Amino acid sequence: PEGADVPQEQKAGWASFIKSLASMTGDLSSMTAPPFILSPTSLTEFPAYWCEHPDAFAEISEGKDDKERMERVLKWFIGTLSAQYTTRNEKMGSEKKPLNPVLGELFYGVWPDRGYGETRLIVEQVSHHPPVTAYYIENKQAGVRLQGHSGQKTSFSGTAIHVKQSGHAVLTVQPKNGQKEEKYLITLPKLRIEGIVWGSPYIELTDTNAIQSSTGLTAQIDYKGKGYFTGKSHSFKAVISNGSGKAVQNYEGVWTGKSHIGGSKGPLFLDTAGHKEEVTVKDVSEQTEWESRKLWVNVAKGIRTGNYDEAGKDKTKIENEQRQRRKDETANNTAWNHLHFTHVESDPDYQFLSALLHDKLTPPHEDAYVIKPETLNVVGRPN
Ligand code: CLR
Repeated sequence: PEGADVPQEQKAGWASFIKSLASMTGDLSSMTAPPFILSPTSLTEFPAYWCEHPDAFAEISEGKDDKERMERVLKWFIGTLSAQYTTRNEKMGSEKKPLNPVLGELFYGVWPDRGYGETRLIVEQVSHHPPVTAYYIENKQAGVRLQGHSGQKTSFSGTAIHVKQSGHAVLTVQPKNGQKEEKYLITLPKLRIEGIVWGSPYIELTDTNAIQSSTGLTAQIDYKGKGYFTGKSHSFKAVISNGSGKAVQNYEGVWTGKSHIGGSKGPLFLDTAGHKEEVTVKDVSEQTEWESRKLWVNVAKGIRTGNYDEAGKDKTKIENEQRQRRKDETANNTAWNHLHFTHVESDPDYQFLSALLHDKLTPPHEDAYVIKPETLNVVGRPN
């Protein structure tokens, strides 16, 4: 029945939240939701999901030719999906509403060297309204780096929340065999958040996304839920095609488990059920004021311990402080400066790579946030 998974005393709150979804204008992040659905984690932490298989990320550059490297990119990409889209269900029982980052919020992490080099993560919230998160992930030794930004447009259909992801990522690979540097444009799939009426939301991926390589190879991934390709949820089919659009290899399976090369009975491509390595983050006591876990420490504690008044108070304090900053900036005619990224109106990589795609992307231009190389070793914003 409706609201079955909602705590008794929050049923009314959940019902009015669902009602308010109907009039939502595309940005769900700032909407008030009942406590049981709140997550103590900020969206600035989410880019870490790109690298919970740091070995698969590093091994891309060891592919012997462009085809093998594209296959490794696809393997790494499919391998990130269960972390990106099912972690909250696994850890907290359902999808939750993440903390809405403040402008300038930072998140740093590292995956230690386990024989393939150290991987570093730098995240900065580069816009609050609408929310945009920029990230940079690099394994120098392996010669792979990922730069991207992410935003969301949300709408409600009555039973599901539809999320269109904005932004893109560009993966740069320096092949170990000395071949020319390659770039891969990664577009992002659409999400449908189901299970809303019961109060136990979960994500299903829909539609399609693409990975376009500078070598001309393209990977297209199609997503379907239960009852389409297989009887299973979280199904996908992928195809790698060459520059003239001819399919060179097919893959199919589920992104939460096994997938196979060729068809469902072909050799194993990937089993994502294996181990994931979470990002290593400094203890809160060693973080600076703008680092996510330090910034939200009291709000997160309130949410974790069920002390929602405490959480609410601290959240209001943070939001008021932000409002004051924006007012001061307007009054002083100054602008907020990003610490780690430079905004470019048109990303040359996007423009070049999206033009190689057979199914042309609209628009043909997109902005980007480019890492400032000189800040790679800076940790924290000077106060
Ligand atoms: C952010 C970018 C990551 C992948 C990802 C996973 C989950 C998404 C999140 C993105 C954006 C915000 C999101 C979230 C799931 C729920 C949440 C859409 C795309 C919305 C804002 C909250 C919905 C509230 C219900 C749970 C009630 O790489």
